[in-house]
Amino acid sequence: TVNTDWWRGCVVYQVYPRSFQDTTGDGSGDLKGITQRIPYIASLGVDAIWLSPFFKSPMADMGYDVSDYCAVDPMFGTIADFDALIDEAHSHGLKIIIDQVLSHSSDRHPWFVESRASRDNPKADWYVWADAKPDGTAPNNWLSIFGGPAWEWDSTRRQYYLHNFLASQPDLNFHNPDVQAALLETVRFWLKRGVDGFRLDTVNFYVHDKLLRDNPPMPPGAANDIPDTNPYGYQDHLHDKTQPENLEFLKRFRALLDEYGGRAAVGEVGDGTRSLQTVAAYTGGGDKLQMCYTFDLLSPEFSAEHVKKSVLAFENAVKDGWVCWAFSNHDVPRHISRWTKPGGDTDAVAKFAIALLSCLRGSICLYQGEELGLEEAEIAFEDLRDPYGIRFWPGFKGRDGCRTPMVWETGATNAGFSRGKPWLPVPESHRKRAVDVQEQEDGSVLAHYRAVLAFRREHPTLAGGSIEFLDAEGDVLAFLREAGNEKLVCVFNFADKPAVWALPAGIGAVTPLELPGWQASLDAGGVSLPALGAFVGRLD
Ligand code: TEU
Repeated sequence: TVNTDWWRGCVVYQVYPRSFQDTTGDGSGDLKGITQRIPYIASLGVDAIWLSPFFKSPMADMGYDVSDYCAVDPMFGTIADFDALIDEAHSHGLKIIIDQVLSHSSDRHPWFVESRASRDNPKADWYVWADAKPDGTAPNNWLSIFGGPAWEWDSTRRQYYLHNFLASQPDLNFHNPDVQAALLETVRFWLKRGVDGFRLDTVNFYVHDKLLRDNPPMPPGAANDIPDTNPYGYQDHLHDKTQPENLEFLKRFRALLDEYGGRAAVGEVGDGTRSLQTVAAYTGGGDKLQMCYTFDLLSPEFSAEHVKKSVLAFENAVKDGWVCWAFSNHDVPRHISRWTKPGGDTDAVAKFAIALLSCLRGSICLYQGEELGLEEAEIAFEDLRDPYGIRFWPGFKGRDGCRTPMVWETGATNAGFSRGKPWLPVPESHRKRAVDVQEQEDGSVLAHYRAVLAFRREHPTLAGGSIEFLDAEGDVLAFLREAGNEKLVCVFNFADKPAVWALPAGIGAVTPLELPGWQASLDAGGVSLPALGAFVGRLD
C-alpha cells in the first residue's frame, strides 16, 4: 500500500544543486551529480530530498528568478537528467520535493517581457503595475526585502511594477485568475513527471494588497527586518495574508495535488510577528497546505527558553497543521556558526542540535553539509555571488557562506566537488571534514547524524507524538513525547557546563534509551547531563 501520509514527521534533506556535485567541470553542480550521490543521501536515513531551484533562470537570485517554470536550466542539465534523478531517488525509497517560486518570476520570463511591452497586451495585467504619484514617485512606500523601494519604473509602459525582492524578480499578479491558472499548469507539469512534493517559496507573498495602501510606520521598538534603516515594516504591505484570496489559491493548489494523490506541500512563511497566524490559516482545514515552516529556529537565538517558546507558540497557534522544523537552510548562516559560543566546540553543537531536532514533533529539514559539521564559510567580497550580500556588504555579508560546495573526498581537487573552478570557493577548513574522512571515524558528526536519525526512525513517537514541556531550570529543556502507550522523556542541556535535571515528582520509573553519543546518567537524583548533553528515556 502507498503511504499517502509520508510527509507527516518525515526527514527532509535540502540539496542546493549548484553546490552539491559537479559532473561537467564547469564549477557548478548539476542534476547528474545529485543522481550520483543519491546513495549517499539515502545512507543518511532521510525520507525526502528538497531540491532548491534548477529551472531555467538568468540566476540573478541563484535560480529563485525563474524564466521558464517547465524547463531545466542548461547549467543543471536536461529534463531527461531530472527524470533519471527522480527514478534513482524513488528506487532508494526517497521522495522528491521541488522548490516552486510562484510569487515572482524573472524579468526575462516571456510573460513579463510581454507584460511590460504595452499597457494593453494580453498579459498587461499579469504583473503588478501602477501609475506614479502626481510628483512622479512610486505608488506607495513599500520596500523590497533586498533593499530600496519595492517599485521599479518602466520607461516603456511609463508605470511602476512591484518586486518584493530584486527588481529583476517582478511580482506576479495573483488577483488575475489567468495567472493562477497558468502557474497551476506549471505545477501540473512536475506532478506528471512524478515529483512527490513542493516547497512553496515565499507563499505569503502571493497576493498583494489590491488597494496598494501605504505601510504603516513600524511600531516603536519593533525589530527591523531589513539591514538598512527604514521606518516601515516591509511586510506590512501584505496586510492580512489570511484573506480569502490567499486561501482560495492554496485550495486550488491542494485540489491539484489531490488529483495525483500522496503529494504534499510545505510553505515558507516569513510574516514577522504574524507568521503563526498565517501558518494556521494556510494549513488549517485539511484543504490547503500540509506543512509550513517559519524562521523561528533559523534565528541566532539558541537557548532552552527560545526553543520552548517557539515550539509552544507553534503548538498553540497551529491546530491541524504540521510544522517542518529546520535549523539551517540556504538563506541563513549555518547553525553551528550561529550557535557555538566563541572558542566553543562546533562538533559538540552539531551533535547536540541534531539530537534536539530529531526529538521535535513535526517534520524536520536538514541542509546539505550540516551532517559534516561544516561551519559558515568566510567569503571575500570579490568572491561573493549573492546579490543581497553584495548590496549590503559589509553590514550584512550575504548568504554565500552557507552555499559553498559539498566536500566529498579530502584529497581530491576541490574536495571532489568539481574538477573545474568552483562557482564559490571550497574553504580549506571544510576539506578536512569531507565525507570520506568522516566515514572512517566512529565519533564523527556524520556517524552521529546517521545514528541519531536511525534512533528517530526507531521511535515514531518522536515524529508524531504529542509534546508537553516539563519543568526545568536554566539551560535545561525537558519535554515529554507520547503516542499510544509509549511515553518518552527528552532532556537537553544547552549549557557549556554539566547540569542535573531533577525528575518531577510522580513521574515513575525512567529507563534510559540508547540515544547515540551521550553518557548522561540517571539516578534517584535525576538525569545528569554533560555540557551540551542530551538524554531520552522511556517512562514505564
Ligand atoms: O526566501 C524568502 C525570504 O524571506 C528570504 O529572502 C529571507 O528573508 C532572507 O534570505 C533571510 O536572509 C526565499 C528564498 O529562500 C530565497 O533564497 C530567495 O532569495 C527569496 O525567497 C526570493 O525568491
